[in-house]
Parts: sequence; C-alpha cells; structure tokens
Amino acid sequence: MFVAWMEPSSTALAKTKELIKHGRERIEQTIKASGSRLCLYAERVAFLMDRSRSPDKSTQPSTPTDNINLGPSANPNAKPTDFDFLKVIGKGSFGKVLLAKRKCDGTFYAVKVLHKKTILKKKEQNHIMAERNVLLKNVKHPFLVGLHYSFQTSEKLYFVLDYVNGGELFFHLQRERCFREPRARFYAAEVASAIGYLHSLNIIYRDLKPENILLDCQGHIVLTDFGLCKEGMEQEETTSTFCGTPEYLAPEVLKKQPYDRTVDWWCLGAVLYEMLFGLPPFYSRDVSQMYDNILHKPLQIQGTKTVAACDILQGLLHKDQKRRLGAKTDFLEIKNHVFFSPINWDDLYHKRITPPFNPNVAGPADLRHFDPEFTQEAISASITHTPDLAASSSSASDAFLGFSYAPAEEDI
Ligand code: ISQ
Repeated sequence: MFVAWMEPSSTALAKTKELIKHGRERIEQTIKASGSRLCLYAERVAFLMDRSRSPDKSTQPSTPTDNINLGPSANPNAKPTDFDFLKVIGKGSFGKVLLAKRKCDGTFYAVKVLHKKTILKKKEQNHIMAERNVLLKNVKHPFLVGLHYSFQTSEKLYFVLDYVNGGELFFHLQRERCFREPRARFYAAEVASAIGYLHSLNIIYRDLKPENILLDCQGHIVLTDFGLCKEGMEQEETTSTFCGTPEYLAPEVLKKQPYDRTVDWWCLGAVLYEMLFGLPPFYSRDVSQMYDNILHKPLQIQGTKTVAACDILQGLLHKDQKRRLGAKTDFLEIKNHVFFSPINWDDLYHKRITPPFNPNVAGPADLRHFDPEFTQEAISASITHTPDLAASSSSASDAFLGFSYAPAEEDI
C-alpha cells in the first residue's frame, strides 16, 4: 500500500533548489572534514630546513607519556615508519585518519592517529582505556571497520584499520538525490545489524553521521569511527561549539540529557530518512532552526512512500526516547518491523545478499575514489631518492619525504 502525495510545481522547484543547496553544503562539509592539506614538497623541505635553523616550541623534545594499554590489538614491534602516510581521510576532535601504505607489503590501511596529550588533557584517558572501549574489546562484525593492530609512540596512538574504498554512502546518495526503498532498506538493515551488534556488547555508537558510513569494494556498509571517546564529550559539544554534521543529533543529545541505546535508533531513522528523501529530517539551512526543529517540529513525511517506510520513520524518529522504536527490545524491534520483512537477517549478516549498487572498484587496493593526481604523484615520487630530513621515528616525517604531496607533519 502506498501513501500518495502530489507536489505543486512551485514547491517542487523550491525543494529541488534546496536539495542542490544542501548537496553543495554537504560537499563543502565533506571537504572540510577530510581536511586534506596538501603541501608542496618544496614548501615542506623549506619548512623543515627553516625549523632546523630556528627551533621553536614544536622542536622541543616532547614530554614522554606513559604507555597506554591498547589491549589485545597492541603490536609492540610496529612503528610509524612502517608506513608511507599518503593523505588525511578523516578528522575528529581527538585526531586524524590517514590513508597509509605499509612499506613491507604495499597494503593500504586507514591509520587512525590520536594524540595522547589531547586525550589526557580532555580527561579521556579512562575512556580510551575503558573496558567498554570498542578497540579494546574483541569487536568484529561484517559491517564495522576492522582493526588489524595498534601501536604507540611517546606522543601518539595508532590504530591500523581496514582501508574502505567504495566511497561514502552519502557521496553516492548525492549523485542520485535519493534511493528507492529496496536500496535504502538494504543499507539501513546493514547499519542496523552493526548497531544491534554493538548494543549486544553494551556499546552505544551515539553519533552515527554520514561521513562514518562507507561502502566497501563490493557495496556493503562499513561503519567507521565507532567507540573511541564517545563518553565525556558532552561538556564540550554545546550546540554552538559542536563541530561536525549536526543533522543526526537526537533530541536528548542536543538537550544534553542522559541518553541510552535508543539514541542509535534515532540516528538510524535519520539515515533512512535522508536516503529516502535526500535531505535529513528536520533539515534547515539555519542550524539553530534545525536544532529547534529536531526538538519541537513534528516529523513531516511527504512524497510517495510505503506505509511501512512511513511507520518505521515515525517510530525511529520519535522525540521521546521511551516511546521510540527499539526502546523495549532494542534491535529485535527493528528487525521485526514490517519495513524489514523482505530482509533475511541471517543472509544479510553473511553478506549473501548482493548489494544493490557496485561501487565499481577493482579490489581493496583500487584508489578510484581517491584524488588521481595525488595517486600518480605518490607512485612516481616514491621511487625517487630524497634526502632524509626526518627528525625522529616518532614524528615519522621521513615517511612522506619523497612525495610531492603529503599530509602536514603534525598529522602523523
Ligand atoms: C577506513 N577507510 C576509509 C576511511 C576511513 C575513515 C575512518 C576510519 C576508517 C576508514
């Protein structure tokens, strides 16, 4: 059964304009978030030489920090110089994610680099080492980014993760404006499966956001950036200082009220809504208006969508967390909702359902969704001999000498 809704043409025009505008804003946000600061090699050399002449604060020996327990993933033999660091592919308040190529075998990884100082300063040590920390638990799920191993220097923690190369889900969404229900259902089911698994380990994802939802080379969902330092951020992330995409924030998070696992079902609702309509729920160009909408505006569901889709969106995007879908039996309620009745959850988990879209990458090492100019430069420059100006192995600045473009030194 379908709920039909015809748009008057002027409204449709206005909506299209808004979609284009939102798309542009999203691209700008993505560029900002990826923060790829590309430094010309010559500039880099000049900078390093200049620095060696007039030492400033950045050349002072850093205060060594105690070892942090990285749990079972810790690899005591690994070090930053094992990698060529190629590009910043993600940024957060605690550090960065870099595309890196392991020198010994040429494998690409996404290496998450966290500053111990920042973590300690933000009184997050307990959180990073907390027993509930995802990276210290044996977290393994087909739709969560895989952690290969971790290591540390006196200043930084490094987490060696799968490099996922099918592109951001929302990059593909932007190109197509919105997805039909079967495609949106497939992605939402894989996201829900991952969230359900995290909840089974008592982990709340909390701030699922568009840039954390990637596609692998086959077109399956991969969630990144879950679990690190989620707790304890409330004090800093006020509505005015929050840095990132605020669209998916649940009302209770915005109000800084206690939240529970239902916060993730709100986010799932937001993802599903955006896939079906091309804009986040409660969207406004004016951020404070959007906050107000999230807190007070009833959910509007327009267009031709099935009753099942409308119902699950109303359930997931319930402002009252106690009445939200998932509040009683968590993932089971989501799984059993009629919207997901075409999904065989066992087949889904085992990746026996062919993804509705193939990102068209040849394999895990295919960097198609990667700036081709950079890739070419990196390959040709990597075989060129360059003088070693590196200061120390922990700074790992030697890792990118020899590349025409490199991430800024403080990134690695
Ligand atoms: C893996 N591949 C691509 C991007 C990523 C961003 C964050 C964490 C892991 C990632």
